[in-house]
Amino acid sequence: MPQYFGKLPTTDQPWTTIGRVQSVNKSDAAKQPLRERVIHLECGEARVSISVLASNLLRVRMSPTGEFQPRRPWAVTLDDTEWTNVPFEVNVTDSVVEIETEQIRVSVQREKCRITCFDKEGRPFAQDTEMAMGWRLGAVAAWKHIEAEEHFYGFGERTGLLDKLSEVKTNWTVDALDYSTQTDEMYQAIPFFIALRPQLAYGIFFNTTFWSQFDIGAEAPGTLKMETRGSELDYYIIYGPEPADILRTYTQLTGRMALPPKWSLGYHQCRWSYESETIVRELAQEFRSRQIPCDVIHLDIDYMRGYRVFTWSPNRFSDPAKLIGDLGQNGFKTVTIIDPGVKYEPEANYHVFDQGIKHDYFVRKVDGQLFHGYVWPEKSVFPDFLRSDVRHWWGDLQKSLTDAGVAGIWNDMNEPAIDDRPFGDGGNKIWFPLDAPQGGDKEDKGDKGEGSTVSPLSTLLSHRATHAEVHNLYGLSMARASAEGLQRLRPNERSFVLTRSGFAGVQRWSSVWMGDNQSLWDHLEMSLPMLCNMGLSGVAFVGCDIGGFAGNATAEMFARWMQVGMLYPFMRGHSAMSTARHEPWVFGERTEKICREYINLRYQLLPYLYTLFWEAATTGTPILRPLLYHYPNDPKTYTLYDQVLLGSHLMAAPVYRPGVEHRSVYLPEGTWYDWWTGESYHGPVHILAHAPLETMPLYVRAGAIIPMQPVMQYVDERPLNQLRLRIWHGASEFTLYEDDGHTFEFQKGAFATTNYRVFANAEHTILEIEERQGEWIPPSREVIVELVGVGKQQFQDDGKPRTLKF
Ligand code: MIG
Repeated sequence: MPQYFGKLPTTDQPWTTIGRVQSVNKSDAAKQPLRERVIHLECGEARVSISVLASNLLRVRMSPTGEFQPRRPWAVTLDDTEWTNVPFEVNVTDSVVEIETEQIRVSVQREKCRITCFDKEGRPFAQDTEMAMGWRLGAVAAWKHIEAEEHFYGFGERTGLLDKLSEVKTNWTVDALDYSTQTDEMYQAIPFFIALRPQLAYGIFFNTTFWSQFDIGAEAPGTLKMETRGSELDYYIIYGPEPADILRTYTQLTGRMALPPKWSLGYHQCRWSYESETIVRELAQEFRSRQIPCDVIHLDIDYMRGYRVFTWSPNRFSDPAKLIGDLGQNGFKTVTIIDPGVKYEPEANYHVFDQGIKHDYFVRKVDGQLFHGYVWPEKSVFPDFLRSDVRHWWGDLQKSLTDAGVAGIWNDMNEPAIDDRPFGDGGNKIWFPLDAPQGGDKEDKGDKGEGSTVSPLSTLLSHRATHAEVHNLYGLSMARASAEGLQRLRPNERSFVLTRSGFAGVQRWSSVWMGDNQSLWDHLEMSLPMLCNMGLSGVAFVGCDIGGFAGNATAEMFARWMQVGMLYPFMRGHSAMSTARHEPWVFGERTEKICREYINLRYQLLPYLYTLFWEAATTGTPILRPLLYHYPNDPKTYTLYDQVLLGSHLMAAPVYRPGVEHRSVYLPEGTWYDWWTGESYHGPVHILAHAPLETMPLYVRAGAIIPMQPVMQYVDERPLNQLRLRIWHGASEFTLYEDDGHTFEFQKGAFATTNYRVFANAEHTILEIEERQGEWIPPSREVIVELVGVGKQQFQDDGKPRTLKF
């Protein structure tokens, strides 16, 4: 019988694969069409269940022992019972069990219990191989066919290029410290992928928090293997046919991002560390006097007193409230870093340690002793964020920060990253012992809740886990504690949380940055596929450190990186201790000018960008997208990793190599315009773009409607008294979303949407503006409509419908 072994492979013994389906819902004999949402298949000792949750969503579970675990309190998925019932049919014969929904047909061969899904055209997908499902000591696995022409995306945070065919991807959160271009395990673990071929895409969410791994045809070409060290197999199949459909359903399953405050879409400046009040004030002053827009300053670990979380260094930051207040006057928000490691410091009046000990909030080993490791504050202990009482406590500790005016929280080191020896002493990275008990507080009721008939002891046991089961959830749970705490502390302000580690569903609570990259051209190049795959994994608010964290960028690299950084949904410049400084002005005038121009462009595009964030929050669609997202039937986009779409209308083809002033650009089907020159091209075509250092090639789709605003030094500098719509000849639609940018009033109707439609008839290009919807009234403003290459018209915005002809 399998056990919770956690990370380490335990055996090489052969897999036992599942056998014949002997009965279906135990009432097989009657051969009646089944109506229940769950179809149970008995296969000897083992049991398989298939649940129909939506017409494009199935959940498959297999237990070698026939016993399924109850729902865990920390499950990241929507409970099965929360899906509305959809119509489907089940037909059972001697050789197959067939399930048919409005979108797909699933056939389970009884001989070996092999599942194959078909779309309505009869194309197979998510098809089991001969092995189908199996187990051995400490692990279970499933094997699926890789169809001809299939390519693979998602997998959360990954190095390398876009398509992961023939690679191995492990899901186990680690401190990936200065990663190389071929690192496997990363800070984030998101066991989800999308398989794409022309006309058909599907996704699989492997619902296991244990160590797990995808082998995408590396060991056996043509076979995708998914393995977990958990005790049962549990995965969701999501049918497309397009990536956008998959993401909509996947984010319904694991949750969507909350609409962030608008200021968090601005430029963020960080360094490890701006280590005194004076340095921070000077930094802010530089941005304003040089007229480089910036909204946020991040304070790294040196603001604390000896790295004690929730304290301030009395020497370096003697009056944080005054500093943050003054920065606020100047339009800057302040974000502070918070790590999970709490300095082990008995009898020193350190409130965080004292409270944690008093209430028993820290992780203990199986023998009951406190677990400790070494991090920045030296000997440290670690809160068990799997417990809701611990999350609540931690979230409330942030009050000292929000009281001082801190606007957002940055969670680092939460894989968790721990050393076994005094920090910086060449220690080894360790994690909590795999058998350390976690979770299990009184408030975590799981499925059963109040009044359940389950005995208290078994309730407690089903709500406790070993570290092996919840290792991957530590960062997510910490970010959740931060976000929920900020929400309680400031009920009507949207929060900004940034986390390094996370798991599937992390988007519900936090934005994510890709950790410690390096100032290497390779890492600049890799940032695009990395962020695109995060977006395809449901996490839209993502970014990489602009300029590279470790090492020193050159002026040229920094300029190119800022151009690319303008496209990152989360746009932050950062650099490590003992590297050269990386602010936009340190590389000389030419670089400074380029940085200013591209940050300006970011701010001009804010109305467009904010709308993309709203789309991500409501539909789960990525903000930064690989071309395959909009051209899933064009195989030329399948491995195209160095061009990206920001929304559906704007495409960038950045330069990410030194000395390069030309690059080839693929323009898919349709008409495209050069953003800078207005020149048009007819795709599909490859062109050679001229891209001197000042230019990042940018293109727009015919019919594009891009709403823009005047440059501001920070998002809320002044009311938007001018909205500029740039439109290009062609046909398409765009809905602009607006609200106050920082409260939750939009949830009560205080938002505005305006639908624009551009098309052409024989003589004119026409822009139709529909009546503005929603209760939010934008400030009084002029709208300038520019048909690029043709002319301009302007009018005072009264929210009324109108038609403009060019
Ligand atoms: O051991 O807080 O990825 O962004 O500047 C390094 C110091 C700890 C790692 C983060 C980085 C941050 C740094 N941290």
